[in-house]
Amino acid sequence: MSDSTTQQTALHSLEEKFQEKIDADIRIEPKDWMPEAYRKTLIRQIGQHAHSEIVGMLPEGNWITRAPSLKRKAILLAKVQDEAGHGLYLYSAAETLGVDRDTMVEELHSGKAKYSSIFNYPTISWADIGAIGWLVDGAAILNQIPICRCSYGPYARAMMRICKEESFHQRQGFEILLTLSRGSEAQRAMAQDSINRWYWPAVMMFGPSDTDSTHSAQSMAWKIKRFSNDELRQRFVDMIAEQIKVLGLTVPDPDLKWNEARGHYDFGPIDWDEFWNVVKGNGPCNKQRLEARVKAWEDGEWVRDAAVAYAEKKAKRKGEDKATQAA
Ligand code: BYC
Repeated sequence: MSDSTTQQTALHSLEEKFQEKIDADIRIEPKDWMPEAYRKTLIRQIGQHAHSEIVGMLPEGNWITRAPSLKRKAILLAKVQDEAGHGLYLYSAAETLGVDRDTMVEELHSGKAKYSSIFNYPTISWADIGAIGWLVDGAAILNQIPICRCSYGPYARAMMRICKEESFHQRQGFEILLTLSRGSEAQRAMAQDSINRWYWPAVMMFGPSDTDSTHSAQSMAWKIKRFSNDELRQRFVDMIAEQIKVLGLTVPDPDLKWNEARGHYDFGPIDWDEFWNVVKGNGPCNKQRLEARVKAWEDGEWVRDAAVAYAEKKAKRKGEDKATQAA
């Protein structure tokens, strides 16, 4: 047997063992052998997920100074801070796969790495903070709960903590909308307008339909994804269709209708042109979001430089102390 045939046989056997572990629901940990394509898929998805958390702070951060009361301000501040934390857990999980954080950040800033389409829409009223919590975090929870059972250990563990915080986020969003829906006519109208603008972008968050999803089949075989984009989207529509009744408001879909035979709500067509337009960088706020992230990175340069200088100084002192002790 030639060297290359021996290598191929060895690789094949490693791949088989890897898939057997996946099929038996045994978690893959950072030091375990994994196919290069599995590693790359995870770096892509976890990196994009982390970027979404960080960029996701911007639309909500826009209302911290204008929250209608001290209580609302404190809650919103805590929520936005939670999103920063989620980004950090996720960057750390991606780093266990051998990519460094600077590379991921650079890819976000250059537009090479994606982040969730939803954060390219503007927050023009206070009700948008309610709609983000209820619809966007609601969609995020449905997508993220299955990731708690993802085959890659560090991602699954990060997700468990994130999901606990997301469920608080969703409730606070719903509570904002509930308060507005029970308020004056103007407040009800503000809540309705916000739901009209955020509903379809939230439905799109789950990604392209299954027939157009390039990564789903392989990601499901590797148990990175446990459900398809369309399955999760259907769950979301079913959940929202019931919860909107409590608000006494409506979602902007005339085709939304309970289908007894399917045991699910039917819903109207999705504007995929809008989705891809936003994903490709042409949404209402794409430019503004990236500019804000690049500015934050540049403004923070002195902090990173100071931290490196301090670490070097500390290491040097430690070295000098050791040399003195040895003398
Ligand atoms: N936006 O083959 P597909 C949050 C891309 S943060 C933009 O189905 P996959 C929150 C996709 O990347 C919520 N791009 O891909 C934070 C791929 O392009 P590339 C973020 C999208 O990966 C702060 C192409 O379309 N959650 O909740 O199998 C405040 C084909 O798609 C989108 C996560 O990131 C999109 N919506 O499935 C409040 C969850 N959808 O990469 C709230 C983790 C698809 O080949 N991620 N694309 O260039 C996932 O579960 C999966 O990556 C997705 C997509 C379901 C999103």
